Amino acid sequence: MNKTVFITGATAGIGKACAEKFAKNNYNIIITGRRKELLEKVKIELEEKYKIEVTTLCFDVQKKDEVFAAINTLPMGKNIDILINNAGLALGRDAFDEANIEDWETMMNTNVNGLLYVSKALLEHLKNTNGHIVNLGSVAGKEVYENGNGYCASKFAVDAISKSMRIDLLKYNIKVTAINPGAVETDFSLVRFKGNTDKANAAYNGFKPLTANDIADTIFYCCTLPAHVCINDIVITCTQQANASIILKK
Ligand code: NDP
Ligand code: 8X3
Repeated sequence: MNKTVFITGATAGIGKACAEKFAKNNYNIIITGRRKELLEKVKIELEEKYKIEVTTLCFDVQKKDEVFAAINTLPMGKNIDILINNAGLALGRDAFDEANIEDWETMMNTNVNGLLYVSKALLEHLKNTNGHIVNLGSVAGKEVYENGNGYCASKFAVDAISKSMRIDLLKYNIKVTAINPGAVETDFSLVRFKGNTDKANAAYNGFKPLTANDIADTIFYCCTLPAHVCINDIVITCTQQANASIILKK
């Protein structure tokens, strides 16, 4: 029987690349996001290409009621083997004194609360399979960088949640893996700089960043190891990036 992977934020970037990677390897997938038309597009493409089953759930991870209502539509017998908590964003890159409070709230509500809601809502399904939770952290959750304030705080929280889940869910044999990438070229910077393409492109100029496929390949590797092996934590950067703030640009 095919395994099933549940991926949040699969309309773009890393989540979409994960959907393709797992579909290509015969997993059925459940994909989520706010942009319904993009979810449907991914569903049609992947079902046609890989002959697997794709379920779409359209909700905003910040909205607790929406999260639980959407996940409760899944039949209880639906075994979910892997949850990839990927939906997330940065908003702004401003000094603490200039940063926007609403941006902080959106990052916390999405990156932290959203991840908690989805994980809690899916827990019974994951207990059934002795499943695997993969959380997308960041190098920003390992080291603070200048003007990273709210985003770094949200990803430090993801780091703490991953460690905490690993302890508390041990009794269910659930694996927990934290993936902490450096710069990955996706829509991330376009979102962070609120549609400013010059600023977004500048984020990836002068070096070769990671791609969404690099991260999907890494996640797939972690999820296909023997049952007794759990990769707890990975920090992954492109070769020209040394840590959260130092990138060698040409
Ligand atoms: P993208 O902007 O390309 O994709 C983000 C995805 O998250 C989209 O599918 C979006 O879907 C979804 N999303 C955002 N907010 C919400 C929300 N409120 N409710 C539901 N879904 C939401 O970014 P990336 O692929 O780069 O980012 C994915 C994850 O990786 C994030 O957690 C990010 O912090 C992390 N990361 C990214 C790095 C990078 O350099 N790119 C590096 C380190 C970590 P939709 O808009 O349809 O809702
Ligand atoms: C995204 C990477 O360096 O922009 O998490 O914070 S960074």
